[in-house]
Amino acid sequence: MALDAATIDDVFGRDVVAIARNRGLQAKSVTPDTISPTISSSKLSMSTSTLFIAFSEAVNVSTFVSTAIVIQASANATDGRALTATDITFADDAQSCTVILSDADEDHVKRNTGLATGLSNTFVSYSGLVADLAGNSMETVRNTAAAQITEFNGDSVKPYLTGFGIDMELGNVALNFSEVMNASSVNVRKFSLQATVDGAAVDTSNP
Ligand SMILES: [Ca+2]
Ligand SMILES: [Ca+2]
Repeated sequence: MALDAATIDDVFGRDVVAIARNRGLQAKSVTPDTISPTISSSKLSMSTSTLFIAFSEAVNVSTFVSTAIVIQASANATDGRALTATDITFADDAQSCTVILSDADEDHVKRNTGLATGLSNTFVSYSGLVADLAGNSMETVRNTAAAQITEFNGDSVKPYLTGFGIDMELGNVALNFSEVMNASSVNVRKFSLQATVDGAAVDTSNP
C-alpha cells in the first residue's frame, strides 16, 4: 500500500508518514473471498420473455451458463424446461443479468399452461450456473429443491397475425401468429378474405 501524508493525522495534527508508491508496504494478511455467489432475486416476465437474475456479488460474466437454468412448475419436479437461451445482457457491475428466452423456450413455457403462469408455479434449478471473480462457483440448486422465482410478470401481450397463406389446391388457409395460441379458442367464422386492403371499397380489379 502507498499512503499520502494527508491521509490521516495523529491527535496532535501531525501527518502520518507517507509511503511512496515505489516503496509500497506489503499486507500482513489477506483474507481471500471464499464465499460463493448466490441469487439474491429473480424475475420472470412472460410479456417480454425475459428472466432477470440479481446476484449477491459481482460474478465472472464469462462463467455464466444460461443453459444451466431449468424452469419448473414446483420445487420438486423432473419435467422442467432446460433453457436453450443464449441471449444474455449483464449489468455493468456484473451483479445482475437478463436472459432473453429463446423462441423454443417461450413456446414450451406458454404451451404448458401449468408452468410459469404465476409465482406459485415458477421455480428455477441450476448446476454450474456461474462463479464469482475469485472463482467460487455458485452452489447447485437441484430440481428436487428448486428456488421459487421472486417476482413474476404474466403474459399481457395480445397475439397478432404475422402472415397467412392460401393453398387453393388443398383448399386451406394457413395463419401464422406471433406466439403459441390456444387452439381451442379459434373461431373460423370470425375472419374473412377480401380482394383489396379496404374491404368496404368497390373492387375494380380484373377480371
Ligand atoms: Ca465471493
Ligand atoms: Ca401473449
